Amino acid sequence: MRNKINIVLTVIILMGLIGCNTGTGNQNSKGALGSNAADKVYVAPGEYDEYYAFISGGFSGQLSVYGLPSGRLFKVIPVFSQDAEKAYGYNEETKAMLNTSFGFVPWDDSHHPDISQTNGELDGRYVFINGNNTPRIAKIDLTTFETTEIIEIPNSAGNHSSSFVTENTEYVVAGTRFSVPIPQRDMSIKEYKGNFKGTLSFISVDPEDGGMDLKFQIMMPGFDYDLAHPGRGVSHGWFFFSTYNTEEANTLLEVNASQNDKDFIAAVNWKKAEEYIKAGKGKMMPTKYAHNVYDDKTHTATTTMKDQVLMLDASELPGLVYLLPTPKSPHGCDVDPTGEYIVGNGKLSANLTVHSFTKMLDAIENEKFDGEAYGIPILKFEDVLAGVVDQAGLGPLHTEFDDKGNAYTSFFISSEVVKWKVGTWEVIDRQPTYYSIGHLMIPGGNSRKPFGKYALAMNKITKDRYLPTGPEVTQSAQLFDITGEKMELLLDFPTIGEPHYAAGIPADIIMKNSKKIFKLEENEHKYAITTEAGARVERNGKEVHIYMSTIRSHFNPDNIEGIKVGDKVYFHVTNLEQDYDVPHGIGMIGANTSELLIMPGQTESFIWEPKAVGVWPFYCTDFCSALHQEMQGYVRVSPASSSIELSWSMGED
Ligand code: RUQ
Ligand code: CUA
Repeated sequence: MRNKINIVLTVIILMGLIGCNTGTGNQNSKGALGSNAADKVYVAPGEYDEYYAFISGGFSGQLSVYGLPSGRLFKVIPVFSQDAEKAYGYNEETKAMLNTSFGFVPWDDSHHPDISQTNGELDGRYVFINGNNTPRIAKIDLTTFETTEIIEIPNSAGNHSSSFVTENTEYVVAGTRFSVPIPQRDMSIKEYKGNFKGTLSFISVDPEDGGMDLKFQIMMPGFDYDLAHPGRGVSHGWFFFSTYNTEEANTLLEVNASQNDKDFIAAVNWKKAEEYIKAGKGKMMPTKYAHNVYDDKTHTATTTMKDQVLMLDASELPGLVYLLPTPKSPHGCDVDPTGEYIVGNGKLSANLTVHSFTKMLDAIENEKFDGEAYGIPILKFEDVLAGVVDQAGLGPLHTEFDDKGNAYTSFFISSEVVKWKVGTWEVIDRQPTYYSIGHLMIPGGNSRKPFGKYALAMNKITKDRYLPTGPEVTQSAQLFDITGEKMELLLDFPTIGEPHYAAGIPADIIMKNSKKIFKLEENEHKYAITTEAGARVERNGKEVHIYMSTIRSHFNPDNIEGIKVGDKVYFHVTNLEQDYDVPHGIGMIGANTSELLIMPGQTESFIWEPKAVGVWPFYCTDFCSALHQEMQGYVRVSPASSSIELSWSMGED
């Protein structure tokens, strides 16, 4: 019988997907809905957008920066994947950013960006994003829009419930999606139940320099931890994680992990965790993970391998974690701006469940428990329930909030955004999305202070919305005006990779801090030269180091002789420009790596291993001046046995 129900559910889900397929194209639609939608998204030439939107790149591993309301793409920030355009993960300076305990991992699946907060409000210093596949969290500095730190998360797999921050950015969290043997070992997969474990990780962020540190992990039962959001206001000090597969199935999860009527939201008291740590209740556990930090002064990243982590066991430490029953395989786990309401978006439930933080505390105080799971108390559903949004739609995934007490939930199967009132739970409006929305985002929606002007829907499928480009059509976002009672669709725009979550913020919070150049006199790169006089070439056995500079419109040196086949030639290139927006690039024929794109005041390096004798050119890859095409040079490569002296020059004949 159970299985039958599940088959029916699967069929409904499939029908939902196929439903997307019945679009008849846009040719006859009303376009921008016949209102003044076009005016509302039009940002005149030379004008700025009102908001930045940081939209995850999903399986591209990157983070993209868009303007709202225009939907214009400003930048793709490389995070977890190599990016030849910016030499990220290719040049000698940033390769270390992609180090892990598994070695160099040049790709990940990035899902959920979150902007740093102070007092529960966006402060625009950093944006964090998770790597799902080889569990990691990255920090992007919003003065430079560059990834400056990546910390690997050990004892974890599928870091999906990440990277959300607490209201003073005390912590950014991570959580296991796939439970695994901890510590990892050779064992039968069939013995999953009771033996595999999950961990929830709390990474502290230094209030001064932003440095991340894996403070502690909490050992949890072997469920799948899907998403998370911090408590705030009244619930500051707590963190909430949704779970599915509380059945602890290890095969055919689409059926076997849909058996329980209710899974859980795990409420974690992280202030309690800090008390336990102070009292010495944590245990140091051997493990292995990489911590990669990019230094703005040396323009270079370094990796430190760590070998232990402080572990707290939720089964043994009372008051650390409580389980809130939540129907049914919840996905999103969202907290309203006051911190009182925790919304569980049960993928397979017709209703949305909203828990009350106050009621939860009450039930805990009165020890109204309904059993336990591996020693962790389960609260009674009715005791923590604040309300239910009835039959709101099919397949709820995520909920965001505005500044007027409204919530907006994305429904994947019925492909719509549903607006409802927090507290009365009544549905106010619903608007279709094209098609199959996943996440949605309101700037500041995960903070005490949302900016309720726009909501951004990020859709899984676009089908007929765009010109066809082969078997896959672009991924896409849709912008809604949410200032009125009814939402109004304003704009479709394409996105990179698969957009999961996004984080939006008023532009003026970030703009004023944006860095224009790197100061040459502060450049502490090991191979930097701060004037052209420093240009030189040095040989050390088979290793050759070229100390090169760029300025409009030449390289110094631009003629180099005395290089031999079998040498390992390092180009260390410093951009001497001290003007805003004047990078230079360099590409070398046959180099087994990418170009470099060097910002004003910065130094970058690549290795070239000449394979054949000849005279080989290099050139500037970024059109930097009227004489950009003249920005070129040559390296003479002689046989390995040659006795030609090393020499270099620029402007001599
Ligand atoms: S998850 S829908 Cu990471 Cu909802 Cu994207
Ligand atoms: Cu420098 Cu083009």
